[in-house]
Amino acid sequence: MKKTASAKKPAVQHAALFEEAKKVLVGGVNSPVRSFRSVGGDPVFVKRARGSRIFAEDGRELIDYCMSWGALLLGHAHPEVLTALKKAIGNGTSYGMPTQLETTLARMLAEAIPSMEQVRLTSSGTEAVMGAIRVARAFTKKNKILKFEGCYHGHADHLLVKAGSGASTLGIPDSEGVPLDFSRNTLVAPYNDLERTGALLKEYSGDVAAIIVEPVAGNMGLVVPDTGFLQGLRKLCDEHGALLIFDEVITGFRLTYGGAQNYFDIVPDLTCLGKIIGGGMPLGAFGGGREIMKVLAPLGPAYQAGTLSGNPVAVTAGITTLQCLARTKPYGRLASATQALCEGIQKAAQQEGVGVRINSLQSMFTVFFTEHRVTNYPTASGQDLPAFRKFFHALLLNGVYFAPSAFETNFVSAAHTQKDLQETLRAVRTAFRTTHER
Ligand code: HOZ
Repeated sequence: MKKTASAKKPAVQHAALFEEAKKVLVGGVNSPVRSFRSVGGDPVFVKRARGSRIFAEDGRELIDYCMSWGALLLGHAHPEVLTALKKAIGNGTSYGMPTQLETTLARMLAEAIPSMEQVRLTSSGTEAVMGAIRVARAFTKKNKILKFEGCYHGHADHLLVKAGSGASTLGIPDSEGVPLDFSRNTLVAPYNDLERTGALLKEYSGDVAAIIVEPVAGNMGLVVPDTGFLQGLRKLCDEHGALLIFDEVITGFRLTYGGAQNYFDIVPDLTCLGKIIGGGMPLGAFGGGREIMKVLAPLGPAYQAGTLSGNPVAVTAGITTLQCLARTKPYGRLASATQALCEGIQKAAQQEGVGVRINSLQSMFTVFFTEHRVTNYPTASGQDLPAFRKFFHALLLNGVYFAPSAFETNFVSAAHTQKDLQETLRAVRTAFRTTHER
């Protein structure tokens, strides 16, 4: 376990910090996936972070592959983003009035993702999805939404049905506190299953407003779409008069400069963004064709709003991040680094006699402790969870922080160096050994 050079004071124990937190914060955290519930032990309390590294309160230095759940493609505390933020804060932190910055960011999004002719900025991905679904219902005048098992679209009531991410991690994919009336308009199909999707559309013919999908599923671990799946969804939507919504909160600007829709060459009707477009600040967006988006207030009757929507500080972080991505074009390099890392992990697993399946795409990857292909939620949840727990903790002990759940994705950032990857592979080799231990 690595200590930071600056850790002079006696180390604070995370267990003690967690106990203190639990006295005033529900479960000690502000978002359930952070709580280490499924992996056990105490969460890492962060003091500061830079580049690929987290500096924890207990003096540890960790190579981070969670990267604020994918929000930080440029890495922590990117100098350009920090400089822009300092300047933005000096001009005031919130106005509740329009700024040119919002137009600039919306234009950048529309240029990168041409299906987003008209954009609405929000403060989170959850809000973006809520807005997109309201627009879809208002535009089609239909009620039902079809989602996929293990996909997570934020914590809106009607979407906490067979949901991935923290909901699956904690074993509550169908949240309590959601009246049946709120979720009865949510239909669920298995991911990558066009037959079942088509059958549901037929069964509820005439009342499905939209299919919402993570074009690359990142909330049941990483699950890539089978060839033809996304094209098939497009076709089904067209046949049944439903809109196709891509939830690109994770994939937006992650796979390429644009969305997964650019990467796979599929045009959805509505797109939801978050994470990377906020450059580490709270920001989301949704958008689509002019004809569809004009149902949204103030132009139309579908209401959606937010005091902090298009917040100038968050928007500044977003603009600067996108400018940096457009200029530095890190995508090819990120994909090669991630591929090399995943090959190294696979080789280490073979050498240690551990059966794993690694799903990866561009800079996203998940190590599943299973011998089988992982293509949907049942196959993702069939993995050996105790083995994952041991692996996760052994990595942590050896200076590497993976997402603390078997149902999440890891992210390589532009700040990860060759040295980081080599150190990670050394930790991975050690960690695989521990998965055999009782
Ligand atoms: N979508 C993130 C997990 N995959 C959200 C993180 C959180 O729930 O805190």
